[in-house]
Amino acid sequence: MTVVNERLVSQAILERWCEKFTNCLDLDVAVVGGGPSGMLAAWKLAGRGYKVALFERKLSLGGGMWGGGMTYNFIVVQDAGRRLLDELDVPTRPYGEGYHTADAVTATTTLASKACLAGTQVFNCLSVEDVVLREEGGVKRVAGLVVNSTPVEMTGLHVDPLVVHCRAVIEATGHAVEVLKTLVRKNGVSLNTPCGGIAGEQSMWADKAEADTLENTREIFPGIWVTGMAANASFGSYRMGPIFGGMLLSGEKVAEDIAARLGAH
Ligand code: 48H
Repeated sequence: MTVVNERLVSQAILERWCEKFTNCLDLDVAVVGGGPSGMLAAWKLAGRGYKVALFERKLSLGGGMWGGGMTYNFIVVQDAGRRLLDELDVPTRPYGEGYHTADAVTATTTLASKACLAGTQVFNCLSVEDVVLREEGGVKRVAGLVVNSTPVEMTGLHVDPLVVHCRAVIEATGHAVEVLKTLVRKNGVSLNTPCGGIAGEQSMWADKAEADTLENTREIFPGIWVTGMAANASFGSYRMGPIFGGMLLSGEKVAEDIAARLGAH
């Protein structure tokens, strides 16, 4: 039997990770947040051949989809959302007129797997702490991300971050809208929202929220697009509880918008 070479194991991990990160220093698309909307967008864009990396603070992808509603681990989608679950080969069961349920763990793990297998470079346990700004012809735009290790963030250690450049950022950090909040707080820039800033999320109104999620999925500042709950929180729309069709459709829409902007690669 071969003796396990601990040194080789360490070297393999270090070399592979550094190779992966180095290859992601210049991206087409950087996705912040591995919830349903971010993963869906990454899956679609990587599947079209764009160079995509996804940065997720936690160890696991999935965001708020694992626990269904109140830890009862089923999600609900309407007909439009079911189309995407069908495409992902996630089994669904009809429930009532126009509704479908899916096992939350199956939906989460399948979407994560499809995003990875399509070519998304996933960096879990890395947190995005800032953006890169550039100015061209008097117009500022987001041109990349500033990332740090989550344990560094959690412990508050004074360790400087690393930087990746990209052509498009997807803000998919959910209710917290973290990346946009940092952009506005540090730079005082005006967003493409009616109030010019982050309007903030309103209370439960699922029907309106589901429709608004798609409407609010857009480029909110040059170089940065909002998707999922972050889109509704940015534009002052409502929450919708554990119905996930809007999140998936928003991920699809942001992928289409960005592909249209970036064009052939
Ligand atoms: C790296 C980060 C950072 C950071 C956050 O919350 P999510 O699941 O996001 P969405 O928008 O795809 O889905 C929202 C949905 O889960 C939900 O909460 C719904 C439908 N709520 C309705 C209601 O009424 O409550 O995922 C966001 C992900 C998480 O995994 C975070 O850990 C991650 O983003 N994240 N990753 N750097 N700075 N901030």
